[in-house]
Parts: sequence; C-alpha cells; structure tokens
Amino acid sequence: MDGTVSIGKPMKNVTLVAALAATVAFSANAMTTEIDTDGDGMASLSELLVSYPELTEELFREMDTDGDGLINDEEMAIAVDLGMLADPDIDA
Ligand SMILES: [Ca+2]
Ligand SMILES: [Ca+2]
Repeated sequence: MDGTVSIGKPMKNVTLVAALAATVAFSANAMTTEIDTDGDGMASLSELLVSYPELTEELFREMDTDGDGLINDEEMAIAVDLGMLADPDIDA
C-alpha cells in the first residue's frame, strides 16, 4: 500500500518592502552633496544625470516611488540597494 500523503509546504513570503525598509535605515546617507548640487536635499533627473550619465528617464521613474519627480534620500538608498545606481560613496 502506498500511503504517501502529499502535504503542501507553507510558502514563506517575506515582503520586499519590509526588507528594503530595514536596509534603508542603515544607508540613510546615500544622498551626497556631489549629486544634490542645488542643495535642496533631493536629486532631480538632471542632477542624477551628471553623476550617472547612463540613467534613463524610465529608470528615474522607477526610482521615484512616490512619484513627486524628485529622488529623496530614501528613494536613493533603495535604488542603490537594488543595484539601480552605483553606490555614490564608492570612489571611482
Ligand atoms: Ca537637488
Ligand atoms: Ca520621490
């Protein structure tokens, strides 16, 4: 007799957002004065293009998660963490 019972394995579904939120707390200094040239604490597309010439408007929109047209420190940290941008702290 084959008495095998198939039991579905519980899926561990950790949300990406929660993981990112924890990471952001440790990389709050992602925004640098090198990028934020006008010193308003936000990085615009044109400011980012100076440091990241390969940045596309499409990628910028993905980074701008709250859709205000500017990248704040948190959005910047997430973008760096996801590998969308190189870490600005690294000396080239
Ligand atoms: Ca700025
Ligand atoms: Ca934004």
